[in-house]
Amino acid sequence: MTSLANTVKNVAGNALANAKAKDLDRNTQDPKDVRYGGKITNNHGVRLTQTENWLRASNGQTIGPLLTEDVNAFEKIHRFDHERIPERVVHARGAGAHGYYRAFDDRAKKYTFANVLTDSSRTTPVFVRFSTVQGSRGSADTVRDVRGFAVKFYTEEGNWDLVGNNLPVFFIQDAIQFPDLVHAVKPEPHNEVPTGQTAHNNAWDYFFNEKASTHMIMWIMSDRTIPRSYRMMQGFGVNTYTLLNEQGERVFVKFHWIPELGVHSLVWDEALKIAGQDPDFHRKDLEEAIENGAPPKWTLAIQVLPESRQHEFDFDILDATKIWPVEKVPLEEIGELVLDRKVDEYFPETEQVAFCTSHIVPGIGFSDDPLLQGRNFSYLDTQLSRLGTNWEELPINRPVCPVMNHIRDGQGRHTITKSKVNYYPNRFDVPKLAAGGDDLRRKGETNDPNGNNIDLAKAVEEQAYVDYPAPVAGPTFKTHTRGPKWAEYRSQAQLFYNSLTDYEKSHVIEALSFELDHCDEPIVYERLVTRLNEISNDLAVAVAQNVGGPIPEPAANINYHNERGTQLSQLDFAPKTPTIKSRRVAILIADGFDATFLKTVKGALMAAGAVPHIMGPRRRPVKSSSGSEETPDHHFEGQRSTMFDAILLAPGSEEQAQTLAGNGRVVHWIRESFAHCKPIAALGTSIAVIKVALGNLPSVRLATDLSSTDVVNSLGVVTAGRYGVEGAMMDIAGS
Ligand code: HDE
Repeated sequence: MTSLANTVKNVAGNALANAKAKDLDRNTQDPKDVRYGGKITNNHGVRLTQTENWLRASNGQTIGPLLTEDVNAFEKIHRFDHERIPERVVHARGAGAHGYYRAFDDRAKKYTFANVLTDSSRTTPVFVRFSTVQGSRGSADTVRDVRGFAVKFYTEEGNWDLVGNNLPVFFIQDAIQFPDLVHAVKPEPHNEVPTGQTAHNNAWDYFFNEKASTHMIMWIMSDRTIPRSYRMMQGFGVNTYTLLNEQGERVFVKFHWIPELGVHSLVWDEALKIAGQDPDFHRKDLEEAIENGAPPKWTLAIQVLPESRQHEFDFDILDATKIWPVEKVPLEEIGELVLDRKVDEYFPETEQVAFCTSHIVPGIGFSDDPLLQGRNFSYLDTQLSRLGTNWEELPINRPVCPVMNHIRDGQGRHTITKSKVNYYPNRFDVPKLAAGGDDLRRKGETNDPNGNNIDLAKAVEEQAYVDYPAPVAGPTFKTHTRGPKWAEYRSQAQLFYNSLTDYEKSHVIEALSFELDHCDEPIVYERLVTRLNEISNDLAVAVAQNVGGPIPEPAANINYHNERGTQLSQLDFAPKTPTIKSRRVAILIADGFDATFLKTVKGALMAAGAVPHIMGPRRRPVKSSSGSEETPDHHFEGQRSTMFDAILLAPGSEEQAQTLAGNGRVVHWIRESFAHCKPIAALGTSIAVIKVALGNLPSVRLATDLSSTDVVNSLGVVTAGRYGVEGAMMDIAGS
């Protein structure tokens, strides 16, 4: 392609990146915009003179009854009464953002003709919704739970929804089990307890009885389910999809999102506290990062298997309770996702967005994964009860490409189609089928049992969907059974556990001990320990010691293999370059602080992309040692150390050191940060404050003569590498 042609294409590509923003603009209003006249109207556009006093009978002195004649009052109350729609049956709590996806180049072309994955000159708009699974809409963000990671790509060929999670496997193998799983995990039916957690009898009873969930319970009890931020999680398509290339060859594929910032978690104590201190922690974190110019980024990677390798593994590649080990099926990085725009209004965007696994685009297809096939029905079905028949016409859901067919009517229909006919085939021959479909129909060839009658080259050219004539295993029966490989459930659970570092393992033990402590029926926790014993005797013993019940011996009939895999431990995702970008740093000051230092370090932090917040004894002017004043962003009681990635004690006068050391809340800030393995920096007189809070702990390391850049760099390295290492503490101090 000539460079001019390239330029033209790039401009077109960038224009498309804004296509969804422009599309949404049609439905976006701003009360301050003069176009709307700046006056309140009712819903049929009539300007109102008041909205606070219901029309009533009155003699001007005393008040009589309200009049039913006040249609505007009725409208206001009536619309309010109907504001709520059913919350999602799972994944009810979520946060969303807009952004774009761009392919690195056309390296995926050997696998697929889906332009969204291969055309690097186009920028595809996306909307992403992250969620927790168990809790209701008003539950807390930092509970221990799987996180949803649903991506809607508004491609030129239609919407593609990749509805994934932050874990690569799932609890069950067949979608028909989903209602049982969700009933067991959700609050128990008799008292609707607990909210936002699986720490109850029913969940663990089900996990024991459904052996296929064994691998998944290792993942959910790991640090992965208490992420530090949505921006620091991996995403996975989980199910096995397929890709189809221009030559008509099909491959199996798994999708992975790899976060630029690495995979980071909270420590459990932090997660518990934040759930009370700031239940919107993740939601706000996403907004803050976008506002501060640190748009979250992920690389899209695929694992690809040709049809010829489908049966080469000791697990079935269509089984969603299994990973495809990256050692056997390497990741191929193909593009980048960036989230750079906040939503304008939560309900019409984040709440009304409706994802469907059945939304795929030409070049991408389903596999026979029984979880995926069942999901294809469920998501479509659930949107009907949440949003009504014409949910695909809602602004956030409608594609940026044309939609044309004979599907009509139904509640809330928006589109007006100019046509005398609403059926196909028709005498006008409009609209036409793609890829010569009309000609085939006329020739009666659509009944070709081989399904090979679609002109693939034309379909590729027109970017039309073609069903791949996939061979079905034979001889084939109608049956409810799975295959023999589907019964094995221990091997990858062991692989995952073996691959964790010691501290990650200790977190799994603590998590299981917490959850099972909340199960008060011995049959539940005792049986679960026997299942853990099939994974690791050390694990089972450690949990049993905490939660009660018999201490198990190693099981004689179990093969405890010692294999380890890569990219299972979070440590394998440490960012290539540690960065402090987007990390929240609290700078603690009191009367007598060093104003020059504060200004310099704040500037250095901001220049490095971090988000400094100044904390003081009160949100009123605090005096520096040179007499200048600074009003802190918050006071020590108003925020807690849990809200920050690092804390820094500004140097200053002896008076400041005494105030800080004498303030119980400040001492708590330091001790809590230390317990949560966060970097703590102190300079000059403030070093003494740290010593008051922590004593002479051997793990406190002191450095001297640090410049503010050193401080920022060191905080960056430590925050980026903080994985909750127990007892490890890095302290930076200079004099
Ligand atoms: Fe979902 N799931 N799911 N799920 N799921 C829903 O659809 C369902 C599964 C996932 O932000 C529901 O729109 C079945 C796996 C996400 O709006 C519902 C099965 C994975 C979201 C539904 C599964 C997911 C949902 C509820 C078969 C990871 C939130 C509301 C076992 C790959 C999307 C809705 C959003 C939501 C059904 C399993 C991810 C009921 C039947 C596996 C991220 O349709």
